[in-house]
Amino acid sequence: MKTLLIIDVQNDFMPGGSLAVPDGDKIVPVINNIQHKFDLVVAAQDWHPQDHVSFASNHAGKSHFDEIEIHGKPQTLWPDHCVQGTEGAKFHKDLDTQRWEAIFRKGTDKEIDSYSAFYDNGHLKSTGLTGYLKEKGVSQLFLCGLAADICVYFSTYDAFKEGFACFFIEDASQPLDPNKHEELKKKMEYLGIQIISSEDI
Ligand code: VGL
Ligand code: ZN
Repeated sequence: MKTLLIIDVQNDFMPGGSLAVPDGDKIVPVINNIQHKFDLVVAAQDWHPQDHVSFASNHAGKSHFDEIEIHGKPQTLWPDHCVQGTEGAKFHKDLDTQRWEAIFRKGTDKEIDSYSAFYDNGHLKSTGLTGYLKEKGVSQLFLCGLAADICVYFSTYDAFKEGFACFFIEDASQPLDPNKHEELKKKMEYLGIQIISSEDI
């Protein structure tokens, strides 16, 4: 069962959005063109309450991108983004969602951030995605979306740890920080995660 997991292709991560990923919109046609190649297509959606702990606006005197500690764990403070029910939390209007069988929402607990589509950042609670994929008989998992160096990376890392054969589709993803992305690509390759192009599928 060849499966595509599309991560956080939402308006707030697009150019002009509150947490814009450079060229984030360029991946939309790439993702649309590959979906037919998969037996199963699933998506993740960043879905925060307005009072989420990861928003700088909820910490007096703090600025966007400050690094703080919450419950002893590092946390980057982000601009408000992907607030439940807002326009910014919606998927890009041109993204083809027709074949999606399920959408897994994450970051819904105000007390803890969740970069991975599988677990929160403290690995305390699961979204149920592993169980869902295993029950479907998924073996090969292809990942893409935004941001390549944050939510796609952490989702790929967790998927690999959960025992799926993982493929990171580079041209169907865009990083927030390209230098960080290069570093993480090396780490993924070292682990045995394949970095591929959409043409290789
Ligand atoms: C993301 C930062 C905060 C992402 C989500 O989708 O990569 N990054 N929330
Ligand atoms: Zn978020």
